[in-house]
Amino acid sequence: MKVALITGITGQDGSYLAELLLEKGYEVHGIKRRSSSLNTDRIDHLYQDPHDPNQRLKLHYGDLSDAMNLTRIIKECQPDEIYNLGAMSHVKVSFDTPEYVGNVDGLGTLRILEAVRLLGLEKKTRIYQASTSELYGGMPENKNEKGFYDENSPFHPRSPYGVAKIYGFWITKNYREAYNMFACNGILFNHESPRRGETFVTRKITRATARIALGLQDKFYLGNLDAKRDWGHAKDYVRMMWMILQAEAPEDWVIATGKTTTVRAFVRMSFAEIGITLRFEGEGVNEVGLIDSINQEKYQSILNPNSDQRTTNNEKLPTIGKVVLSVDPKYFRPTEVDLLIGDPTKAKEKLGWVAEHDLASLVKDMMQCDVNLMQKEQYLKAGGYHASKNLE
Ligand code: NDP
Ligand code: GDR
Repeated sequence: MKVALITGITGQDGSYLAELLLEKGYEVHGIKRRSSSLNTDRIDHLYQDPHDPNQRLKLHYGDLSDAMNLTRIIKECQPDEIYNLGAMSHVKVSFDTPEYVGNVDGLGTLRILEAVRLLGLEKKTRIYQASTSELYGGMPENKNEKGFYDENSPFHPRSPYGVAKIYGFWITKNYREAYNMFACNGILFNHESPRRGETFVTRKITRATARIALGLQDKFYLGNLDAKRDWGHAKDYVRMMWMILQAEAPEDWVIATGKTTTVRAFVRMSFAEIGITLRFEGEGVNEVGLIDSINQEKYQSILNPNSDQRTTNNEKLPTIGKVVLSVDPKYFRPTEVDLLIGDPTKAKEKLGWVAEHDLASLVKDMMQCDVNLMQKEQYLKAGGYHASKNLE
C-alpha cells in the first residue's frame, strides 16, 4: 500500500486530494493545526475510527513552522509521496502578516525538503509543491507569444504571498537539481469549489448571491471588479497533483483552463444561476450591481422547489432595481495582479490531463451548494437560531 502525507489536509485542495488518494487505495497521513475550535469540517466525512485496524486516514498535529515536528511525522510515516499544500493562502491577508507568510509558505517548503533529505528518504519520497500563478504577477510583458503564462514565462510576484511562494518554487527546484530528488512544482492557476474558503472572491460571491436571494442579506461588497482570473474546478486540479508525482521524471507543470474572466462576470453568472439578471452602473469605487430582471420560474424552481411554498414566497421576490453589490476600496490590494491566464498544453500533451469542468459547471456547482447551505441557515433563523456571519 502506498503511503502519502498531505500538509494542509484540512483545506480545500487537501480534502479533495485525501478523497482521491483514499479511493486509489493509499494510506493517507495528514497534518492538521491545533486550533481552539475544530478545523476539520472538510474532511469529517472521511473520518474513520482510529481504533479500526483497517482505517487508512491518519491525522497528526503539526505546523509548517516547526521543523522538528515535521521531521518526526515524516520519519514515522515514511511516505512514498508528500503533497505540500499547507500555506497561509490568502493574498490580501499576506500584506497584513508578511513575516508569518514568509515563514510558513516559503521556509515551510524548505523544512519538508530538508527533513526528507536528512532522513535519507530522498530516493524513496516524491514531493509535490503547491506553487501558484501568483508567481507571474500578471505582468503583461511576460506572457508568451500566444498571450498566456506557461512554464517558461518569467516571474514577478506582487504580494508577500507570491514572494514567499517563489522561494518555495526555487527551493523545490534546487533540491531536485542538487540532490536528485523527485520534487515538482505544480504552478496552479485559481481553482475553486463549494469547499473554497469563504473569503476568496468566488465563494464570497456565491454565498452572498444565495443569501441575498433568500432574504438573509441585503447586499455585499467587493474590491476590484475588473480583475481577471483563470478559474478551474479544484477536483480537476488535485487529480493533476497526483498525476505529476506519477510522471516518469520530476518537472514543473502549469495547470490552468486557458480562459480568463472578470470578477464582474463571475458575479453576473452566479446571479444568473438563480434567474436574476444583474446590471452594473457607475465606475470605479462608485460602481454598483443592481437587479435588472428576474426569471420568476427559474428563481422559484431553485429557491422554492416545494410548490406549496411558491405563493407565499412570491411576495418575497427581490425588488427590481435594488442595489445588491457595491465596491468597497478596503478590498483593494496595495499591488494587484490584474490578469491571469495559463497555458496547460504541457500537462495535456505529456500527462494526458483533461479538465472535466468548465467555468459554467463550476459556478453551477458552487451556487447549488450555497443555496442548499443557506436554505439550512434560513431554516435555523426561522427557528430562532443565529444565522452565520456575513463574512468578508
Ligand atoms: P486553503 O487555504 O483552503 O488551505 C490551506 C491549508 O494550509 C489548510 O489546511 C490550513 O490549515 C493549512 N495551513 C495554514 N497554515 C499552516 C501552517 N502554519 N502549518 C500547517 N498547515 C497550515 O488553500 P487551498 O486548499 O486553496 O490551497 C492549497 C495550496 O495550494 C496552498 O498552498 C495554496 O497556496 C496553493 N494554491 C492554491 C490555489 C487555489 O486557487 N486554491 C492556486 C495555486 C496555489 P487550517 O485549515 O487550520 O487553516
Ligand atoms: P487570488 O484569489 O488573490 O487570485 O489568490 P482571490 O479570490 O482572493 O482574488 C481574486 C481576485 O478578485 C479580486 N477581488 C476580491 N478578492 C477577495 N478575496 N475579496 C474581495 O472582496 C474581492 N473583490 C475583488 C482580487 O483583488 C483578485 O484580483 C488565489 C489564492 O487561492 C492563492 O492562494 C492562489 O495562489 C491564487 O489564487 C492562484
